[in-house]
Amino acid sequence: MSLTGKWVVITGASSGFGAAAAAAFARAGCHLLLGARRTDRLAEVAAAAALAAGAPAAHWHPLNVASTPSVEAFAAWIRTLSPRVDVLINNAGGAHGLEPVATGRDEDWEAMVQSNFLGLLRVTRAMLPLLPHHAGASIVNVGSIAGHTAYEGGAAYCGVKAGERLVTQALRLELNGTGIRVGTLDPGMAETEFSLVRFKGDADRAAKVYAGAVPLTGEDVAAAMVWMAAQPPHVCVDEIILKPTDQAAFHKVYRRPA
Ligand code: 8X3
Repeated sequence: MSLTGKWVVITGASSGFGAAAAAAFARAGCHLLLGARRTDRLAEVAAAAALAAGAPAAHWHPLNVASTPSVEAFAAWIRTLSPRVDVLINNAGGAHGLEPVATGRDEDWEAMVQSNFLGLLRVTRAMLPLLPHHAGASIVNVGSIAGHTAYEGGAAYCGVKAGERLVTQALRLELNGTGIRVGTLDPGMAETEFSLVRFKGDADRAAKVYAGAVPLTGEDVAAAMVWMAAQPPHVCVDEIILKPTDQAAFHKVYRRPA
């Protein structure tokens, strides 16, 4: 299905998968409605995406998915631009810390629940009235392989990503009969700011995550998002797991010698 002229909402669009998605959907001819907390970076992403598309197709607005008033203001702003949203990319989120439960910090856990889990629910609730029925609309939720397999230090992150999968499945049931598609896209190791955020700016530690391996890029993940949304209206991609070839499992990564 052609995505030309479709209205696409992307949360967490200031960096990583979200910024790559902005460029990819712009190239597909979409109108972008971008949200994130970091508005300076968001403005840059919007300008770059519009340039890539060769048209001023990117709109942006501040969005903190951890705040219901912020999500409602974002939805109200969208209504001033378009009566409908064709594609919702629930991308905002991330990991904070890699401590075991014994030494985990409330602020990290709360941030992960707020952005990855409650944020997705809030944004989806606010966007559902804008998603047209029986018109090939799509919701793509960004999950993780962490939602499939637990790892040490990942209790909260794995928990919220497992929760995201079940929210997606519940929505799939609730939306049955509306024609609105919903699916989860679950990447493995991808080189974005993910590890830098997880390790609170420790660039050496973040670099070690990817050392010797070839990780996914934001562009790889964005291409899968576009593919999911571009399926014909009768096709729903329920779930994708996307991993680097070098990553057979979370704990099994092939690393070339330095
Ligand atoms: C990020 C992938 O495997 O580091 O969602 O949890 S992982």
